[in-house]
Amino acid sequence: MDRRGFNRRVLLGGAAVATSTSLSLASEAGSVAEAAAAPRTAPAGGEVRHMKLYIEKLPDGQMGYGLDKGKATVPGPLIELNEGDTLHIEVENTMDVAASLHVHGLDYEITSDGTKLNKSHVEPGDTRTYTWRTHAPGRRKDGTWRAGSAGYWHYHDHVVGTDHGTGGLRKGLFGPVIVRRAGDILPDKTVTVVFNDMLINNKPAHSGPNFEAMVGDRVEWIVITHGEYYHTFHVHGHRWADNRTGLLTGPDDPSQVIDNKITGPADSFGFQVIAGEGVGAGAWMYHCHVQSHSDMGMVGLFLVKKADGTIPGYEPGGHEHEH
Ligand SMILES: [Cu+2]
Repeated sequence: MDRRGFNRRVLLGGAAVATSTSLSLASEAGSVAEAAAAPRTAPAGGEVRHMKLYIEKLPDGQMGYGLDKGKATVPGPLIELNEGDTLHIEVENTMDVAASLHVHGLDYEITSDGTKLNKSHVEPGDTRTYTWRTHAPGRRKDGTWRAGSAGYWHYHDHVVGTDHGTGGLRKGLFGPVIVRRAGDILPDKTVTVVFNDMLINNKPAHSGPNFEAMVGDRVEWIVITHGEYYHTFHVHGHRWADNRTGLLTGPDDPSQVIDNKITGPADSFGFQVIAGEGVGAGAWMYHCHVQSHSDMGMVGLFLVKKADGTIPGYEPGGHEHEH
């Protein structure tokens, strides 16, 4: 991806040199083209894809999903699909307890439910393939409208500890899923926030996670909640539309624009912001806005850098000593 971007810049540079007889015109046209470049959008789906996912115990006692053996993370890897795609996931359970993969929002047959009830879990050392399907919206034969699969979703274990995966969820067996509709605007980067009981992404209280971006980056957030409590997700200096994409479609889009959203166990939502838009670079806090929760450390930073890489007024680690 990076390499393609680099090559494109090289090609553009070459083109500018080639038209050096009208250099000022070419560079002016180049800058206009750059400023007006439309964001990339999601293609139509329909692909059949395969991936491998490992369920592992981590050295610190947590549990995670990972794309490579020995590299599981909390949260697990972001899985992105386009409406119409089918994904076959071969799950290998390297742990000494049974575990599973259960997804929200997508289409799956009962054999891919990821529960002991339906014998769709993975015994220790075993491998099982789960199949997720997605579909575009459309009209049913009876004339009613069927929603598409597009949305900000998530997957998690449903087996460790209890028949509801309560132990697996506590220890980190969860991750984000994004299904895009053809034409959805693609972000420059995606960050995942999981409120899990009183922690964010199972990190110790008051330790983030922090996310970095440059001013102007289109940053997509996916926010997931697990555990026992409700939370309110708030980010400083940025706001979003309370709808499927978190983006307004135009001047008449009636979606409410918000900067704070209540979220309870197994909820998920997402949105995109332009980092620092109208407000500039800075160490922008994001946190749970239930006061006792933020005081107990449900807080991280959206570190938006200037083009020179600096963040005005920010000393790394400094904020943790102020209160
Ligand atoms: Cu909270």
